[in-house]
Amino acid sequence: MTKVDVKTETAALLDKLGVARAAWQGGDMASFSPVSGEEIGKLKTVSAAETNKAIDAAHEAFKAWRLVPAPKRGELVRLLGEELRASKADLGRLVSIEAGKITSEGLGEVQEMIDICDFAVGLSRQLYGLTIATERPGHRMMETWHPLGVVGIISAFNFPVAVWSWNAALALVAGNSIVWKPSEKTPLTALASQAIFERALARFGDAPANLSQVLIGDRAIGEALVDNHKVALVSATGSTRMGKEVGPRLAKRFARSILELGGNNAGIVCPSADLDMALRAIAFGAMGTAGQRCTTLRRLFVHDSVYDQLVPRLKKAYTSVSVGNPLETSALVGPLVDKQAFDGMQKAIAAAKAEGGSVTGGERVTEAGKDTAYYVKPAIVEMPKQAGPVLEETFAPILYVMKYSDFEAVLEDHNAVSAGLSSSIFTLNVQEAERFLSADGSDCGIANVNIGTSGAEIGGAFGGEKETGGGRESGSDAWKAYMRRATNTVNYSKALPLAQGVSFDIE
Ligand code: UN1
Repeated sequence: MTKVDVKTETAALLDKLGVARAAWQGGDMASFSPVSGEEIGKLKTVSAAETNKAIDAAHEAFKAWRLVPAPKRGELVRLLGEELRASKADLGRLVSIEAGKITSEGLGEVQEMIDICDFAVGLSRQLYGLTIATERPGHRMMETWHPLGVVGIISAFNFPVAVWSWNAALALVAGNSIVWKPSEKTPLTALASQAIFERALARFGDAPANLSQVLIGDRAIGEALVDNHKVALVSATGSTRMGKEVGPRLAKRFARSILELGGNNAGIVCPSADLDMALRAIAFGAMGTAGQRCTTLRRLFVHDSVYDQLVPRLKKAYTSVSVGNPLETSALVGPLVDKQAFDGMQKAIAAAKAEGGSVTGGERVTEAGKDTAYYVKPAIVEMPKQAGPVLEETFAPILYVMKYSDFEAVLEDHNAVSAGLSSSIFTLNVQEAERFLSADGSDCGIANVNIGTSGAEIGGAFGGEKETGGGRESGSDAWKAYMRRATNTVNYSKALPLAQGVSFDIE
């Protein structure tokens, strides 16, 4: 691994992206690069009281923005997409520096932002309501979708900017204002995204002030977003532990929530699987992003008839994969985000061994004399059965592999975890594939055939069931969560017939 001067490069990128130095120098919250473990910024933070003020301002912005026609709102998002295209290389690089993603994944993350902007621009002319048959003559019944209010966004370090954009692009075309609390681990990429947004705003011209704000700081900001009644919807991405705090607090004031929490995603490799294809999909799904996607493949069930053909090849891929500096294009696996992630990984590996697991990889890869970054060999752990740490999400590159012989039993094991985000089956057998996608197949929000668990496109609704939280973001009709539905009945007759045949004649 070569030493890169991430500090100097970060400063140059932030300057180029238009982030004022005062926002990230001399403040009280440090940001570190997982690439080297160095501090790369000291950001100014805001308090809960300032958050509440920002929410008041956002609410004022909402009151004006909701009156702007949706296709015009879409124009702002179109400009945001253009600005993101212009800044793709720089923002992608900053994502790699601050989140530790390999170069192509840092760029891919920005591409995901561009894609959702395109999607939302089209959507801005398609916020359709239904016209519904009414039982009363001379009446018309229909649905109208209205802007909702202030949308609070709480995002995680692993998709530090894409998840904001999924929410922001939809919320803006829906006529809402936004207040964003980014992860404390990745605040610089958030400032950069805001600077990019502000360029789009300047080109747009007459949007209300405070339409989209980013608030840097600790959980006090998140708590204010969750508890402030002016925030109509909170979209939160993070751990199930976080969701268990956020969900009930929002429910207490009947606010809306979109929760995208933990995943413990599995794949099943059936006897007929194309093993070359499965191998590549498993490798990317399990080792990509150093195992730090919510969609990372964490459990693999392999039919005993193909186990000895597939698993030794997988182990070889694990041993030979290039782990290293994500800023160099040769690395496929970058660093873990921090020491806490490393410790969690080691703890899970020890627990797996205690359950009879046989481990390949998992050890730390260090540069001589340098112990502030946490690079690890991804671990593949052959387990005698699904037990102990296999049942939980550990946010690190550990793939638990188990043998199966019976399809019904493996479907049960597949669904026997508390999370329900993503899932895959590798098979050329149409009965198995369709069964996996059916009502008594995978119980996840995402179920795939012959592709991995991660790397979803923005066009589909994204989210999962059970302890994943149940929310949906991104494509399909996820926009409906960002709008208020009104059912309207109009009487254009000269009579007043009541529904259900009720009569109520006064006089
Ligand atoms: C996440 O890890 O929070 O499907 C989101 C994927 C990405 C999004 C992951 N498009 O892996």
